[in-house]
Amino acid sequence: MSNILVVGACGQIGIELVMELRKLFGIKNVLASDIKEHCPPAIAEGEYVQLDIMDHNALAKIVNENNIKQVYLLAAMLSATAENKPLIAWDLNMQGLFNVLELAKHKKIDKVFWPSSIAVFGMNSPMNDTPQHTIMEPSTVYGISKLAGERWCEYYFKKYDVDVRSLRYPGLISYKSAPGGGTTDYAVDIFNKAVKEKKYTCYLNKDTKLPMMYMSDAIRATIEIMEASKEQIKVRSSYNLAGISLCPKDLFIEIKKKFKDFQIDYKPDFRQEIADTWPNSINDSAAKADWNWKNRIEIEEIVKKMISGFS
Ligand code: NAD
Ligand code: AKB
Repeated sequence: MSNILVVGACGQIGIELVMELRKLFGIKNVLASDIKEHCPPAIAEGEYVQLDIMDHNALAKIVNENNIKQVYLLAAMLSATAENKPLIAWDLNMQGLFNVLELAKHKKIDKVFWPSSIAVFGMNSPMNDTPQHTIMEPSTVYGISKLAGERWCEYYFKKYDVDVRSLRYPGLISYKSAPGGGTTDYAVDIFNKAVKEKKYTCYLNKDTKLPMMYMSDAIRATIEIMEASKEQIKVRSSYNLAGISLCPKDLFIEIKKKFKDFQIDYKPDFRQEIADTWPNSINDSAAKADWNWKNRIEIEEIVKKMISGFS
């Protein structure tokens, strides 16, 4: 019988989260689910069920039949794709969350993890060392849905004592699974292209600094916040989470140390406009103080891991 359900398990975060949760809590206790019919080989050793998170009854049935107590809700549409499908993105990002929060409100599950993003900030937020509490005026569909989601999480906690926990992830860098339509995806693509083609055309300007994090740190943060005691969690909207802060040029310089003939050119597209509204760096002192968060992996190690991962 599983007691943890991961929804959106076939995505960039889902695959690595399922692997880590199974390592910690046992293969039988973690049920992977996604709208995709087939489960990726990396998580195929455990149970997998096809689930459309928009289908409330199907979700309730899976929760009931598998004695699910915790849900990690990762199914969402990310920033770049969402700009091209605004209403579909809004529906998925909000209704998926409501379906899970309602189950928790009726005490069918005990705990929920739902990720927010640095996309909740906007042009009027301080761009550097962006505080936990500040002006938040996102101008993207994705950012608007994440900010609304944060407000609903806090509302369900205050009104119905729903134990929902959340992180504002920065852009995540990984090689085990491909990113799914975000603005920060270049920080994965650049390694893939460096290894395979020795050249890369970047869709962001060379000096567009954004908060980023290596996937293993993000997975650790996710499990640490879920394992923290209820009293430790003082922010019930979503915690700022900081790793490193970098721009395409920083990655280019680091990669060039390994591949002398690596070349890059810059052709900014619509994603530049999105990135321009996001912070350069994030202040995560609340996460550090409340549940002892600490980032571990810095740029040199990221570059080493990504190059060897794609080689
Ligand atoms: P992803 O796009 O890689 O994966 C999302 C998964 O959800 C996919 O496997 C997709 O098939 C699945 N899905 C889509 N619609 C579904 C539906 N109706 N029912 C069930 N599953 C469905 O995304 P990700 O990068 O893994 O992100 C997961 C979460 O983390 C999202 O909420 C995202 O906004 C958030 N986040 C991600 C990053 C990042 O850099 N990856 C940064 C900040 C926040
Ligand atoms: C995206 O670029 O959409 C995501 C995010 C930072 O939320 N990676």
